[in-house]
Amino acid sequence: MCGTGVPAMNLAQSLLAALRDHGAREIFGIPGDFALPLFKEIESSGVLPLYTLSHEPSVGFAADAAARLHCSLGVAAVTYGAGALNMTNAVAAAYAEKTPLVVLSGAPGQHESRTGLLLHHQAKTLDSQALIYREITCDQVRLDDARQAPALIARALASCRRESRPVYIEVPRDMVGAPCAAVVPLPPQAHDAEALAACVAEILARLAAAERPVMMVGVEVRRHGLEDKVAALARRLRLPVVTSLLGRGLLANSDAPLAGTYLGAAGTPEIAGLVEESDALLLIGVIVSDTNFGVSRERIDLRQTIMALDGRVTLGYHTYPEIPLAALIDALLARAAQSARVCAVTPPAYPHGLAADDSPVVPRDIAIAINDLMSAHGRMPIAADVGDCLFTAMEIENTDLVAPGYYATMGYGVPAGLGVQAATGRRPLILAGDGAFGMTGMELGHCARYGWDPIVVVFNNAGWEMLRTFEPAAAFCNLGEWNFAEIAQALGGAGVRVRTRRELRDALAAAHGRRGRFQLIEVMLARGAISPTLARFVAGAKRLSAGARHCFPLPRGEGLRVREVDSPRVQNHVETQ
Ligand code: S1T
Ligand code: MG
Repeated sequence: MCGTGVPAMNLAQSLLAALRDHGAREIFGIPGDFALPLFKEIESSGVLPLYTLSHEPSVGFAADAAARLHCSLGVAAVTYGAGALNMTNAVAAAYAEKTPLVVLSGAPGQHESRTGLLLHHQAKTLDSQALIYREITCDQVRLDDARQAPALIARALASCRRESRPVYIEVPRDMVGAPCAAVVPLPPQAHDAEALAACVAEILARLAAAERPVMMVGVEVRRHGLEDKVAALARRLRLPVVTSLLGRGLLANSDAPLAGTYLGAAGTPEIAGLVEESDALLLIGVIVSDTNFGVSRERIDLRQTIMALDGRVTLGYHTYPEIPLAALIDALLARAAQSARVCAVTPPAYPHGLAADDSPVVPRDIAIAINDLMSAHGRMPIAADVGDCLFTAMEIENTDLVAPGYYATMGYGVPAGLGVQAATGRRPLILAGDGAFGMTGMELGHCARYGWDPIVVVFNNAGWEMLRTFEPAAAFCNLGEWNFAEIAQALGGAGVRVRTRRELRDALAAAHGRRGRFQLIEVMLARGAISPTLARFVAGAKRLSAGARHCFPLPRGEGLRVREVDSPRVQNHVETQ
């Protein structure tokens, strides 16, 4: 407060300081007239760097990726209506994959809201946007009273961190400059120490009694910054570790006994057997989804598992509510004695040594060529889009990977790669199919002004190949052949088109040696040429959709019930009452 008792900051400055204090490191955004005052404050205050892109879905994807690599908040700032509603798919993806994303939306001022006129960018009512965002965020606040604003901001940011889900903050444009007190962060969520102790004792007893215990790690381990502690716990308990599909890349920089990624029938029989034959499967932060479990060869009886997710722990038919994952891992580490169990894990073998000949490239060659590149020059973070490029990535060395492995939206790869480089300064590898690149690839045009220089590999099979594997006769999956290498030049980067393994190897080496501009390698793939992982995934999904009865009975305790499905859609509908 300055001497007159009037707060020294305005509302926008208080909000920005709070975002920084809660772990945000940058803002991605696209302004509009309802957001101009907020963007002017973002730029003039310099509290957080601002990166603008061309299309709001990209803003959401970039902020999502930054949050994942920071293990902290990502921030996406947009205008009201056309901006915020354009970004809903990216925010839904963040919600589904538990990314702590803060949505800042400009909004009409109070005076104009009372004119009775329909305002531009207004859909149904002036509240419609906030109502829509209620479905894809865990908390929503409107800052229309500067006296309430600090408490509302503190609540929303605490919800975002605690739930590791997006939150929505609406900033009426006539409130940005209002004098406002600083935000006082809320204390961490309390938990019941006795319940935690009982839960830890039961988990350790269950694991000690098991003959084939296995740990599977998922996204919450990354979101809450727990990788090192979880790796230490796996070593202490001598548990073999696998990641879920969505958790791929976790523990990549640790010495945990990591066996690889569980992909059910789409993965290796060894890992599928390790998981599906376990008598104590410890799921830490794993989203129980079809893409993580959908093509399990055998039915996994989740009632036999220990599931720590969404701030609660479920064992068999009972649940310990309100057990924050960080508190659980700390308590397990404090109580667990060094196990004498023998834990023989064969680390996953990733293919290397591309035969640099004149054979046409197939997707697996791309994984081999990237593995060779990273063996020679060190691992790079990867941003992968949806399509066969994501399945191909399963054969790339374990490295930091951001991808919508569960929500499975296209358009993620390029903006997420830009978010990775903005957030970490590390040069990313971006993998995208021609279809997905067509959605957000143009964002590469922003690289020059921000000094970003990703290496972009476009899998050009002239169509939606992943869908073609399910519907081979579908002409609607054909996209025609675009020339992405030439587009790269126009966007300020360098582009090359390759068809043979030799050309691919040489193009990657040349791209790696060139900094300062993005390097696009357009790999021409024959129609029908798919990765072995995608082929197994499709075969597994088709087998299951052939009427196979498939369900994952979830514990029926604590408000969880499952509707068994034997329909082609291998889905689990876990509904909380
Ligand atoms: N629209 C969006 C935004 N996301 C999606 N996931 C889809 C549609 C459906 C979809 C897939 S996979 C796929 C589509 C259209 C084709 C991807 O084509 P491309 O990027 O060229 O990659 P590839 O040729 O390797 O398949 C998922 C299954 O729903
Ligand atoms: Mg394609």
